[in-house]
Amino acid sequence: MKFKVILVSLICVWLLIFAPLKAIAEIVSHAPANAMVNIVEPIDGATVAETFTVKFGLTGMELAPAGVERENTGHHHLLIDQPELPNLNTSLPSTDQIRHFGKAQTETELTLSPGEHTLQLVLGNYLHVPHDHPVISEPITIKVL
Ligand SMILES: [Cu+2]
Repeated sequence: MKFKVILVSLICVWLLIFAPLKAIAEIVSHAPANAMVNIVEPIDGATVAETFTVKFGLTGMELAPAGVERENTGHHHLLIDQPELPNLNTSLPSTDQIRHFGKAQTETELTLSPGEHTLQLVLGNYLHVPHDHPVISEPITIKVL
């Protein structure tokens, strides 16, 4: 009888803890340790017009559109004025400050209000989830005229 209770408890623990962990592991893709993203343009400290082009760089991996599950790939996410990184263990939300480039775009045109802004890139997999070795650029600060 006691054995049965222990067994049921163990199964419950497994279902509550390990099954969700496994589910999380399944949505996270692997990224090589040397994978890197960077903002090619504008450069850190640049002064730009209200509407300007942002060019994304990626090395050590390739781009793939959202929804396409392929090894060592992902798509860019541009964080605008985000002092803290979003939760990297789940799908990145899609907001005005977290822009998705799910068609595997390598650049975009942005219009920002005059003043200082920060930009940062995060690569996400086919489900918009950052990789197990998160591929994140250094943030840059720009001045919009
Ligand atoms: Cu995305």
